[in-house]
Parts: sequence; C-alpha cells; structure tokens
Amino acid sequence: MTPQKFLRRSASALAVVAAVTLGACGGGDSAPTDTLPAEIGLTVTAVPSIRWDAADYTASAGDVLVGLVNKDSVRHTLIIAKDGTKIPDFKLVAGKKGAIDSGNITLEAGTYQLLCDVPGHQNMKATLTVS
Ligand SMILES: [Cu+2]
Repeated sequence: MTPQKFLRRSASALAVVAAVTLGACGGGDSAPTDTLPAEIGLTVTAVPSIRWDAADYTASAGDVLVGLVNKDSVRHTLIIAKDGTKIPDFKLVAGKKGAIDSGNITLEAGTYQLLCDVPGHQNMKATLTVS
C-alpha cells in the first residue's frame, strides 16, 4: 500500500480520533498514533530525540505488516537491512509528528537492522530478530 492510499483511507478515522483526543487533553499537538492496521506484525516508533523506542524488536517470519509511528518532531524513515545490506523496495516514511506509515515485507528468520536513512540519523539503529 502506498503512503498516499493509506493516508486517504485513514483520514476519516484520524479525524474522529483527533476530535476525541483534543477533547480529552484540552488541545495542543495530539495527533493520533494508534491508527495502524490491526494486523500489524511489527511497530517501530521514532521518539525524541532522533531515536527508536527500543533497541531490540521481534517479529514472526513470513509476511510481516510493518508500521512506523513518528512521535518525534522531525521526519523519519524505516529501512530494514540484513548483514549491512538494505532490503530493496521497502521504505516507510513518516514526515512529521503524528504521521504513520505501514507496508508489507517478507522476512525469513534471522537478525536484521532497523535504520532511518535521513541524514544525521545514524544513531537510529535497532536490532530486529525474526523467528
Ligand atoms: Cu530518523
């Protein structure tokens, strides 16, 4: 699914969640981040400042629906690499705080690296163990 399609489909849901959230906390920047598809197999969250929310993640081998959530204030991407080589044709992009993206990837059992390829974000490295 392309980010564009995902955003269009999620627009109405986002509006509802935003309204509820705004009511609960009195406004401010409270973009929803919990609207990823229910079948998500791996969620990776970017948090301030310029880091992932964990050092180690796990997923089940096979087709994995991966979600990227951005709770930081700058743009982040999610790249998956194995043995230092980026897996081609897979990249999630969450351009600003509150943005989410998701996409499918087929992963065999093994150890992978989760990376962000935005310049200056080399510290965004985590380990993904697929079993
Ligand atoms: Cu980043």
